[in-house]
Amino acid sequence: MNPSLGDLVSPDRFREPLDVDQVTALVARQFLCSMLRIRIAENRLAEARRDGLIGGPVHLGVGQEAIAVGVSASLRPTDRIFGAHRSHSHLLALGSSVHGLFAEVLGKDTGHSRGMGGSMHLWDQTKGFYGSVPIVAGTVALAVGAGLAAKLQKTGDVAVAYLGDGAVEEGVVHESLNLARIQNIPVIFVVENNLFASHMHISIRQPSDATARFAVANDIPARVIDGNDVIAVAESAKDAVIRARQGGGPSFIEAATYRWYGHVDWRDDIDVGVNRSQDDVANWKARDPIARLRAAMVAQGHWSAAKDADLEATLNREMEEAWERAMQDPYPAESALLDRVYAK
Ligand SMILES: Cc1ncc(C[n+]2csc(CCOP(=O)(O)OP(=O)(O)O)c2C)c(N)n1
Ligand SMILES: [Mg+2]
Repeated sequence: MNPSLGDLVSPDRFREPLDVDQVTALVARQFLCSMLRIRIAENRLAEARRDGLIGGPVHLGVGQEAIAVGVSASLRPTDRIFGAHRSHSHLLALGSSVHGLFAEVLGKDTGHSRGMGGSMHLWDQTKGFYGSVPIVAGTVALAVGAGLAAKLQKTGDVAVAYLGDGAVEEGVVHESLNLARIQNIPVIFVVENNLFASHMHISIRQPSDATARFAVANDIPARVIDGNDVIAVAESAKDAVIRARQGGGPSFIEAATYRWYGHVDWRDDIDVGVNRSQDDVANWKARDPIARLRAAMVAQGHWSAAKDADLEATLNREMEEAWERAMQDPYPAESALLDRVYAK
């Protein structure tokens, strides 16, 4: 396999409309709606954080929406999905409530973790989201364990571990890959390779920018794809999920992408670290996963500026309502502090 991401990380490539011929107009619309919903929600969080309304840090994945949306298209609520510190998209793409996310980030009792966790401890088991934690790579082995449980229970469910290119540098990921392969566990490793771990570019951390070489080393089928192409992501995820459900074991998807905001909160981070200039950010914005899908749908005659305006207005309304409600919601009672610390 090619040990480099090659053209996939060239910021002036992959700007053209997507090839949407293989999905129905309805599916394309669902993808667009889901990506836009995540983007508007995250931009709302960025603003609120900047305005001092949110107490804890928020790690935003604006620009990376196609990955979670493409992967989630093949998942069902009984699957077991794990994220990390940048997981708003992983949660929302499963259809989880925006209000639950906003309330959680605001520390309210109505939040997905009853206001005890904030942006980096999300959880919604009704949708299959088993949790996110700030410990980089901390959930990868949990996903492998959840996949093993599904295998033993013979449910046909799969586990998904979303992780970053930085997380792949943690030893537990390599142990997890090995165990998943040797036990033939139904787990899909989805690496969102956005080229950065905090402020460090991958070129000063790794001899190659492709993390899929670790899948190859563990004899796990891997695909390296454009993470800003929701159709390509959905297709790769579908193959991996079908394989896992049928007893074919683990798969690895490396999706090349880029985050528009800096590492944390609303800033650009063009003045810290290396290899992140204003030009890079602007060039990657021209590879916008939403704009590329939208352009393809318009070219097919299934979408228009008017429909777009309607959708944005509807989503904006949904966000404002969710935000206002979350702002009014109560904080958890002090007596509830230990309720979720120990198993009953
Ligand atoms: C075990 C551990 N080490 C370090 C950190 C600090 N930290 C938080 S996010 C991050 C970078 C992670 O990069 P990556 O996995 O590529 O995810 P991204 O932020 O790019 O989405 C680091 C080093 C941490 N939270 N946990
Ligand atoms: Mg990264």
